[in-house]
Amino acid sequence: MAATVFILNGPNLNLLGEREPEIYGREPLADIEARARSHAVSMDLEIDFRQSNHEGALIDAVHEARGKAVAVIVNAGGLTHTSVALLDALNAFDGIVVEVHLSNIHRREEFRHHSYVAAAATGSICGFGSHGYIMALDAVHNLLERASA
Ligand code: CA2
Repeated sequence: MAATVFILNGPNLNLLGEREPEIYGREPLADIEARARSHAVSMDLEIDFRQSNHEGALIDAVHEARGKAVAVIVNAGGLTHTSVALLDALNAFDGIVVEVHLSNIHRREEFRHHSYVAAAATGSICGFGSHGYIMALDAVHNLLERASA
């Protein structure tokens, strides 16, 4: 049976492709999901792809991932820089955690330089646009292969 990876997207990422294309690109989240899904299938991974504008819904999703998923890939949007509660939830997840950002948060405003999610992440990817989600899936696949070798 294919291992499951949760891909969680935080506030405002439902607006992708509609505004600020110079920062976040022109691709809608649905297209990113479709690309991630077909890439995951090629590596025999199943994905559960979600977006929520609500901190509690994202925390519930991380709780749901416990015992269901081998990895959580998370672009927490603005909650990255504010949410101790999401950090606590991710710390309670035993699998792989990959933090993804479309933009390079370290080249942007000072307040985006700190990430609470990073403190719970196996690794972080930022600045490669939507390809970051593919890179994150590759990283999960690589870690799983290494663990089963
Ligand atoms: O670069 C990323 O992926 C971010 O997680 C995106 C967040 C931002 O707060 C983080 O600092 C970095 C913002 C997502 C909002 O996305 C929008 C997309 C289109 C129009 C407006 C917002």
